[in-house]
Amino acid sequence: MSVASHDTADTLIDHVRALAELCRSEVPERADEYTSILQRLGEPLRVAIAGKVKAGKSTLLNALLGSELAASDAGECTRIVTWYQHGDELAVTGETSAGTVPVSFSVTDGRLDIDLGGRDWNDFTRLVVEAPLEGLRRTTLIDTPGMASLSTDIAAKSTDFLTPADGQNTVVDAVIYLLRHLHATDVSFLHAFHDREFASPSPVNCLGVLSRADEVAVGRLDAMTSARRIADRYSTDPRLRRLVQGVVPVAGLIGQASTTLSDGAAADIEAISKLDHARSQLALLSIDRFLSDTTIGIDIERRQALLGQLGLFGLRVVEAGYRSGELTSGADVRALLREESGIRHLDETLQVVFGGRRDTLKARSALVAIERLMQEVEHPREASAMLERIWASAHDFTELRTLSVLRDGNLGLATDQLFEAERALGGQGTSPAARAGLDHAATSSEVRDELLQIMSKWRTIGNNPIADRSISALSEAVIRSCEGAFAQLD
Ligand SMILES: Nc1nc2c(ncn2[C@@H]2O[C@H](COP(=O)(O)OP(=O)(O)O)[C@@H](O)[C@H]2O)c(=O)[nH]1
Ligand SMILES: [Mg+2]
Repeated sequence: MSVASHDTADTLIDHVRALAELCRSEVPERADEYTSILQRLGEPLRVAIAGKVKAGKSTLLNALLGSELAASDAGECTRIVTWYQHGDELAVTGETSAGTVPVSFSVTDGRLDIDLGGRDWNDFTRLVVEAPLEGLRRTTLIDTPGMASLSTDIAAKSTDFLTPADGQNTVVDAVIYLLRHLHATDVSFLHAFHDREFASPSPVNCLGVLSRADEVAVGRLDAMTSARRIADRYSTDPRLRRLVQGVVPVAGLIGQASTTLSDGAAADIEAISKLDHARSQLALLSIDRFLSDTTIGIDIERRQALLGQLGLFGLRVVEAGYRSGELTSGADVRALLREESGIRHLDETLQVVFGGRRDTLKARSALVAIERLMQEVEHPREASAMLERIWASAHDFTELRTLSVLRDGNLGLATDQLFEAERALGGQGTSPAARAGLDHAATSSEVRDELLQIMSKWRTIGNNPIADRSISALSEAVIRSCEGAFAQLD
């Protein structure tokens, strides 16, 4: 079997499947494990949402799904790892040491409430929520409890889950890691799962999110701009570059409100915008102020609900939008909130960094699992040779490996060369235009010209007789990626 140079990820999956099938028949004592590896190749990509307690994981998950499935804050269920996957109708099951059990639930005002029926949360290894949501067809999202610190109980549960002990199969293909500010524990947690076998640790399958971004500038109207600046700084921080693909600012709460805020709630804020400007500014000065202001004609429960749904930043953005005349309806408000929250940008980034490599990431998880089984039990030589061949000859993996190397250190390259190489290798998206560093509106001939220029530049870099081996390997990979993109254009 040979893996041709520009195989699509589709055929890569086929090669991995052929290998797993061979192993299943040749190593019958591990047939069950191979069956589950094969099954998983056909399933959606698994993406976990990780980060410390209260980082905003559950809220972000709801914002991504456009539905309030995950409970936020305390509550027993938030302590259990929960999988959200596609199903024809809403259903909840729990996994316990004694097997799978149905779990009862109710839906109130679009919010899912799970009832453990008196059982201890500790009895469950995970909950599975099935929902008929389009977004879940291609991706399974996994909410993790998070860790207050790396030593607490729940922390141990999350870390176990994300960094399975040796001998266990990798659980997820990719991770969205939420960090609020650069806390020592954030970085040490990231290191912890990069140190061990976790979906084969690599920055290429881990995206950072600067979460609760609206709180960055204490709710000021320019909060998201400040958050973007901070996220950009994190993205280029050498410590974080080594661990995540990039950092995107997101206000999950605002994103969640963009699907759940009612017309009535929007109308309440519209009423505030009709007040004298000085009056409304005073009411929205601080959370305390807003809650104690009895003169704006909105009762305290509604004020509390507004704050809970939007935070101070969201309230101010919507009030300013009504005041300027930009907003005239509840639908306008929800559209503005979606844009402001950064959720659309996160969606696009996920599509670029995970979506474009969905099959490669799945193939990779499967190969890591097969490799582990091969270390445990004797396999036919043919199987290990096949594994070697797939690892070595699929350029997709070379790209992932090379991107990791580049993110780990700059190999002494100038910054513009470093970024050019990363782009060509698909670090900013795997389309030919993204690889050429051009806008998606660029014409094929513009993309072709740019790719030719990049190739010629990297040929010169690679041919330099005093170039270090890692630089020659890099230039080879860059040229190969450009050739692949070139072929795709034809
Ligand atoms: N202002 C603001 N609050 C948020 C945001 N995301 C979550 N929160 C609040 O932070 C608290 C914890 O959120 P949750 O999603 O439960 O965090 P988790 O523990 O990481 O799952 C809740 O009170 C949320 O309402 C956000 O983007 N902005
Ligand atoms: Mg949570």
